Amino acid sequence: MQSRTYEQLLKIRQSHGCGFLVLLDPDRSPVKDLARFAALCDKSGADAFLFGSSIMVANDFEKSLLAVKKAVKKPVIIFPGSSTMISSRADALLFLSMISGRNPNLLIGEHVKAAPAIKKLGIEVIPTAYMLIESGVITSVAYLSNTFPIPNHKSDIACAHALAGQYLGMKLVYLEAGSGAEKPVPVEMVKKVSSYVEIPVIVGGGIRQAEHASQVARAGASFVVIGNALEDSPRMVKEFAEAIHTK
Ligand code: 1GP
Repeated sequence: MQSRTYEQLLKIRQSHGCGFLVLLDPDRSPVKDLARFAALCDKSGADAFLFGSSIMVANDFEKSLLAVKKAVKKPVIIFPGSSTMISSRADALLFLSMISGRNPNLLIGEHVKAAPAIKKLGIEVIPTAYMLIESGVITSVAYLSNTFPIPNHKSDIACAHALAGQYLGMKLVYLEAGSGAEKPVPVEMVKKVSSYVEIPVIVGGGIRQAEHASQVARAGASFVVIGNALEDSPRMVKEFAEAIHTK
């Protein structure tokens, strides 16, 4: 099984200490605007892109992905909201298991539906232990997944889940407060989980300030994901890059 993009992510972490991932939501912006925004991030310090949406209602997934791929040089990784978000245009796909919840569809059901198409298209998959952390508001991901998030003051529970993900063979842990979260994943939890597992930890959801992103990176996160904050102020890309890159 190919792992070129995963290897690239590991190199990014090695050279920058912590990598800066930008979330591109194809459902939120017209294709041209999304491609223009991606190009700006590509030039201004983003290390890779996560491309996906909890739900697609407005735009065409494939068309947006193609436009983004043409506009950037850095890897574009599908961050799927369902088994229909698959494309050979991307560099890889996060094969997400929502291990914080007990919804069998998100632990194995969607995966079974997607697997034959992934094989046929020859897409690199990165098995990812996806963990939803309580965030103050009911985010799209919490509502649509029909799962309870992990309480944000229970780092021990988060650690046990992340380690179980590692033992199941996952290559990444994703601590997710949800896009637009009121309360991001606590820095203390990032610290504990990152030091408890051996696989890289991605942290995202509700990070709006560069200073806060820097704290998350310094707490041991391997990658920090920024979405909403950059959609609102695209000029902050450089500032976030400097804050997240710890070396
Ligand atoms: C969502 O973690 C990402 O999966 C990004 O969240 O849009 O709140 O930055 P924001």
